Amino acid sequence: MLVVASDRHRNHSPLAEIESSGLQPPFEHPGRAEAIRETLAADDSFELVEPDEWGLGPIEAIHDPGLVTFLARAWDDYQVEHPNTHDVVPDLFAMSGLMEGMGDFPRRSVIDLELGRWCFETTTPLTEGSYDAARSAVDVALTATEAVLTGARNAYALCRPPGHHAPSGLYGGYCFFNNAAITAHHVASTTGSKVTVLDVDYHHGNGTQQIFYGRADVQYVSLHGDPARAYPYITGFGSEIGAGRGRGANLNIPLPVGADDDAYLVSLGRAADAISAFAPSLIVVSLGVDAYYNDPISDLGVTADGFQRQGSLISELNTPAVVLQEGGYDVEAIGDNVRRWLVGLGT
Ligand code: SP5
Ligand code: ZN
Repeated sequence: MLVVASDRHRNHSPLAEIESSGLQPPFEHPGRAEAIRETLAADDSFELVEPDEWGLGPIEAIHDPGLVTFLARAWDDYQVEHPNTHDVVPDLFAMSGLMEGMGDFPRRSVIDLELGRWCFETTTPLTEGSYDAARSAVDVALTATEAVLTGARNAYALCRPPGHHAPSGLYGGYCFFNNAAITAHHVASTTGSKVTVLDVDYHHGNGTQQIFYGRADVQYVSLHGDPARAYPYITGFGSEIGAGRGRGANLNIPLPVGADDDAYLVSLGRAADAISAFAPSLIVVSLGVDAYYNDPISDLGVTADGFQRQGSLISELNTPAVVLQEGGYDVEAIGDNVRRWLVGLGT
């Protein structure tokens, strides 16, 4: 199997994250991608290549150009006001309630206000190279996709930073650009065919759901910790089925605490039936391995064997698939968990 990876992910390297009200070492750090790359490089069934450059076009087809421009400039602009900052985090969130009954939010180019306008939470520091790393993750995803569009059965994109929490006009949840949404739209718009995003990351991909909620040509199917208890709390309920032309093209399957391999596979079977009925030409897999029993920020019970069974079940759909890396925070196990999912899919 072709594996696309870039060293530029290392340019996004936060010192800390504010999570559960604590300032702590970041769960999302360069060592995650390094571990995956090492594991795959040691297995002859994988061939590692560098990405091509795809430019801003596919990104601006999904994201607000204002967000893209902001991310390109934010770290430099922040240094002017706050020299020698490493991790840039908003100290004000520009929420609509602040201006309720008083008209539009001021669109002033004050960096502290701009930060609070584009960022939705505190665990995603912006560092000097975050924009460059986020651009490289999109290039990695699109290069792997190109391989599948030109005949490969499947391919793996070692994306970092991840993407599925980023809606069209915000960043957060460790995500800057929504790699899966950019990829799915790129395929749907260049081939004129239907595409499914299957999201098996532990967290609901609120960003991907938001981007495709009104669309009939891209189906979003997600299994995740029930948002009644799990981040991002706001979306991921089974009642969210899409809207307008997209009604029926969104499927959420929330999972209870401790769901093990067998329970997960039963739910993934439901997801596979929905994908089969939608009949996409290609599947974009948002592969987080944070459903792992030992993941430090999650609470499901999936094992390495379970990940291989997941890949194997998806291979039975007989549909080309491009697999994009999302989360997974047990760095000891992340490489092998990803490898096992890909082995199940078929290398
Ligand atoms: C891509 C991805 O997996 N993003 C996940 C972002 C989750 N960030 C906040 C998680 C808050 C979880 N709190 C759990 C308590 C464990 N200390
Ligand atoms: Zn996750």
